[in-house]
Amino acid sequence: MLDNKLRYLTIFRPVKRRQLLKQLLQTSGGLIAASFLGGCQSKAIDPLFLLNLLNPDDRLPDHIITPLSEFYVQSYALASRVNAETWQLKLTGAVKQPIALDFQTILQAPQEAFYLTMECIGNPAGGNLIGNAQWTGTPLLPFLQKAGIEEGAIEFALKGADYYETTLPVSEVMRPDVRLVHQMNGAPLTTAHGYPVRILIPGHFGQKQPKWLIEIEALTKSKRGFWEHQGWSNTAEIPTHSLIRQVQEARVWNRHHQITLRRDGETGWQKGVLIAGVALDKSAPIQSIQLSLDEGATWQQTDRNRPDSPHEWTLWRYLWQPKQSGNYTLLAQATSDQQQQPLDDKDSKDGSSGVLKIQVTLQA
Ligand SMILES: Nc1nc2c(c(=O)[nH]1)N[C@H]1C(S)=C(S)[C@@H](COP(=O)(O)O)O[C@H]1N2
Ligand SMILES: [Mo]
Repeated sequence: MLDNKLRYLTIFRPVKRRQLLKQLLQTSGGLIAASFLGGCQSKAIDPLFLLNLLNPDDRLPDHIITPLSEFYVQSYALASRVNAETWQLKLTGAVKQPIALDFQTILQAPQEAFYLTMECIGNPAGGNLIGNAQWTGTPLLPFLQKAGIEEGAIEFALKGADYYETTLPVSEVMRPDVRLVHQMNGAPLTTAHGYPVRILIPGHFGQKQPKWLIEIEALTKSKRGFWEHQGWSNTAEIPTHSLIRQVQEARVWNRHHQITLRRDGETGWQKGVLIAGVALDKSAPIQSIQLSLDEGATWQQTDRNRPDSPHEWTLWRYLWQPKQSGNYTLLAQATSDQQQQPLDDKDSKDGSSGVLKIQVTLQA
């Protein structure tokens, strides 16, 4: 079911080749563009968790940024190569005064830098189609006000140079925290991520964040976008959910992930097992992330950071001190002001909100 969505997925990660192939096989059954095998280097611990996490006294950082080399790319077709000098963003449709913005206008408008976690609605529980970045851009609202939205307008169609299209209600797009973004982690957007300008609409999955944005059309009739037309959620709101990302040194890749840990040695389970992950909601702060080591029979409170914005992932960790060897099933459940994550583990076209079950074997 997810194959179509993942078809053009490219993952850039500095990992060992064999590990990489394993990840690719685990990521989806679909075709994956793996044109990046050259230049891989090895790294024992995933750079997502560079802290000395085995020391529970270390404070969790406020932000963990996904390096560009690791940030997933999801494009339904080839990336569009857009010339910033000739680029225009047109505000059209049910507006009083259609306008066209050029790149200089975007750069000269008031700038805001903010953190936002991007996740694909097709990200299977535990999958890698998620990344956190600091973005820079300017609010869209003043431009919409300048164009003047007609009374009858109910939705906006947001269009990319690759003919990608998605729609959202007028009230969602006219929020002050919707921005026209031209930088990611302090550098101009790369071609893959939408150079020169993309739009970011917080609280929604990636499909509502068109890259290579060239037109915003006010509509008087509702319409479905590219992915929405194929059955993916039309609202695409991010549900309250958590992801286990790391168990000791192992990066968790998907729901079938199994981890075996030795008893002895530097990373042996006798010294404690680090479990870490992220949690996200559409608009409310995450209140807690609970971890179960016995498939839901009992729950432990994890340590977490407190991002200023609910649109940036909350980072959590737990240092497990196992008493005996054996097989364990790990679950992480997030609770926000609005919702408690359900305990099922289904992926769906509304996005995966279920908990991820990770099997861990502690060797005798
Ligand atoms: N123009 C355009 N914008 C797009 C897409 C696309 O195919 N074309 N894919 C969307 C999807 S499905 C996702 S998940 C995000 C991913 O953003 P990223 O590639 O920068 O990570 O971009 C969205 N914006
Ligand atoms: Mo997506």
